[in-house]
Amino acid sequence: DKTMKLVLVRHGESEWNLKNLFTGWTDVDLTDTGRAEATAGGRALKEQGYDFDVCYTSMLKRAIHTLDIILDQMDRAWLPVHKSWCLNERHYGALQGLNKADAAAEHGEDQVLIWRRSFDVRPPALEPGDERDPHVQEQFRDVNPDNLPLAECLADTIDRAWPYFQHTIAPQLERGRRVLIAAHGNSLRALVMKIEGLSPDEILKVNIPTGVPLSYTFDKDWNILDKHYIGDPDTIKRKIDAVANQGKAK
Ligand code: DG2
Repeated sequence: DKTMKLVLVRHGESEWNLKNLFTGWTDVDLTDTGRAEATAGGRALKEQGYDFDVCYTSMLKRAIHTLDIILDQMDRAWLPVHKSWCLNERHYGALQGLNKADAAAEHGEDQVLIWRRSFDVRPPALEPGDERDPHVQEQFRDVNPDNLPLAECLADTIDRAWPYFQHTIAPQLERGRRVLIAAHGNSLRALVMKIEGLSPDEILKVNIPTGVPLSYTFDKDWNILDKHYIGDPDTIKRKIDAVANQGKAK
C-alpha cells in the first residue's frame, strides 16, 4: 500500500469559543464540551480502524489537550508528539479578546467576515510590548523573534504553517508514516488550502468544525484519493454552520 494517510483535527470547543471571543494565540483551555468532542473524535478514529505513527500539534493547550485525549482514547499515549508554534492558530492581533458578535454589531458583518476569512487582509495589529505580544511571552522564548507576529492574515499563517508541513511533516508521510495533526480553525484552513490547491475565494467558504477528525488519503504524487470527515454528517454540518455564524450580529 503506497498511499499516504493524514488526519487533521481542530481542537474541541475552547473556553473562548464558548464565549465567542477572537482567540488567536490566547492560551485558553478546553471546556467540558470540548473534552467530550475530543473523546468522541478519538473513539471514532479507533472504531474505524485508524492508527498513527507520529503526531504534530501547536504550542497552545487547547490543541495539545485535544491530542492527548484522542491518543488516550486510542491507547496510543506513547506516540511521539511534536509541538510547534508553526501550527499555532492565526494570530488575531488586537482583535484577541473581543466578542465576534459584538464586533459585527459595531463594525458590520462584512467587516467581521473580512477579518475572519479574507486571505490577505490583516486584522489590526497589537502594540509591541502589549501583554499579548508573543515577543514578551515566556511561552515563545525559543522562537526567533523575527518570526513572531503582532497580527496575521491567512496568507501570513500559510507562510509559517506550510513550510513546516513541507519540510517536517510531508517527509514522514512519504516514508509511510501515518500522521495526526491537532491544530486550529485557521492554521488548519492554511494547510487545507495548500493541500487541496484552493483559491482565496474557495478557502473563504471553508469552516472547520471543532473536534471532528478529517481524513485524507493521497497517492505517492500527493493526489487526493479520499477526503472525508469522520462522524455523523448532520452533526458535522450543524457544527460547520455554527462556526460560520459566529461572526453574525445577535
Ligand atoms: C478561533 C477561530 O480559533 O476563529 O482564533 O478565534 O480554532 O483556535 O478556536 P480556534 C479564534 P474564527 O476565525 O473561526 O473566527
